[in-house]
Amino acid sequence: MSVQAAANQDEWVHPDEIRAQFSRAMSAMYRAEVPLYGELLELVSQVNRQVLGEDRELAKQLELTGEIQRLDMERHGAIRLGSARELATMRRLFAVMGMSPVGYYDLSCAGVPVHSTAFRAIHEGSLQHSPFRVFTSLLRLELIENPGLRELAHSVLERRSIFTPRALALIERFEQAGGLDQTEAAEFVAQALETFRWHREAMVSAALYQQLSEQHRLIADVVAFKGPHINHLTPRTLDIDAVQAGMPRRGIDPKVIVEGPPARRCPILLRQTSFKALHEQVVFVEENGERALGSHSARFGEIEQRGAALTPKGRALYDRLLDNARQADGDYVSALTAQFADFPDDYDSLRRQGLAYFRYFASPAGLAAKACGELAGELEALLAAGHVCCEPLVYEDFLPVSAAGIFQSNLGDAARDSYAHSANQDAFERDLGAPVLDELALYAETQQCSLAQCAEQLGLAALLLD
Ligand code: OOG
Ligand code: NI
Repeated sequence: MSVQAAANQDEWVHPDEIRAQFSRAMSAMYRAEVPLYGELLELVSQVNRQVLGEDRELAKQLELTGEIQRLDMERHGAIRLGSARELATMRRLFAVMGMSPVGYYDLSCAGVPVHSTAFRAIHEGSLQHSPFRVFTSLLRLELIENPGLRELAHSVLERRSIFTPRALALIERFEQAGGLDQTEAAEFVAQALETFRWHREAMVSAALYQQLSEQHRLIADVVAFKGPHINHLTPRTLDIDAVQAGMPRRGIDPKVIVEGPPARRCPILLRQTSFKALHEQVVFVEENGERALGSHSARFGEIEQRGAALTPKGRALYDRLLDNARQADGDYVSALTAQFADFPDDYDSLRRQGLAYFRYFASPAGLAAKACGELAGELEALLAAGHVCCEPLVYEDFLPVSAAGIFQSNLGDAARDSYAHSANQDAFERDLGAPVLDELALYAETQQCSLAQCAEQLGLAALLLD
């Protein structure tokens, strides 16, 4: 680093803070664009207050992990991109806000012609500062069957530039200088926001929109417009069933099924529900320059409840039980509940059986015992004595089957068969210009760090999991 760069470092706004500012700006913009989102935020914060008031155990757990402070600002959004160029630049844009691509999601097997990643912060402290994340999908044009239409879609996408020139300049400035100062950061937030804004005016004629739409509604949503409008912003609730039940009273019509695991005493992974896309007036631009009014539906509302991150073993069990429930005849919710009877529902079993990840803490009693030289050496014994305690790590990612369900319910399409093409992570990473991070490795690392820290605080050489 040059002397000048080192001197500037003091003036730079931390990427975590740029992300926090961006997340607030995005939420304000979406609230203005989609008033129902504001309504949903109120409902969620009301339910969260109630849950925290009634469930002292949960409130304590969230205080211990610090999640309580991030609860109100917690949300994710989603966008759909049209080309490798857009995806690669989006990666650079998110990097300014300290967000990295985590995980690979193939949705083609569920009949949605995209594959995706989630941009998010990866370190505990950063997640704490702002957990904002964006589920980012790339359209797979190669899955459009009709070659003429594929070519047409490609040429429309080639014509558009979704980033403002100033946003691009600030990304470059960040990459070269190593950071942005206050003024630049504020300008970056405003400029980056433009990419996610809704545009009423389409890039295509009504006829082409129709053709694209007949291939797949999603293809029309990506190709026909000027940019990747944010299509939902999702707040985190502590009780998704209460929000689901509360929605109709506020005139919101939720999708019938909550995606993910069933209701449990110890929540795992992610449960999600959404309400239908809005019908919005759009303007198509005909070849001769004339304008034609039309309608498009893409934007919707969603809520989520997050639970414990699962280990590969836990995830395999989850996938198996979910799959069984989906194959079963009859009522889906009953089948799901029946299947998940096989998934232990207390934190102690989840931990002992290696199904979920945990964060370990040295307790005040543990520190006192250390001072008297009365500590056991083994983790289980320390836990049993209350010298070490633990809390589940919250799941920070997404679920492919759930995501497919959310896509489908909001595109209003009858489920279509899976595409013949399968997952193609290599192609995705080539287009992204970087590998995606392995989410499971991130949780394992966080768990390991907490054990190392705990051992150090208690003056032990190491603490090992069985
Ligand atoms: C993304 C749908 C997936 C989630 O939370 O799983 C999703 C989209 O519709 O673009 O948002
Ligand atoms: Ni979502």
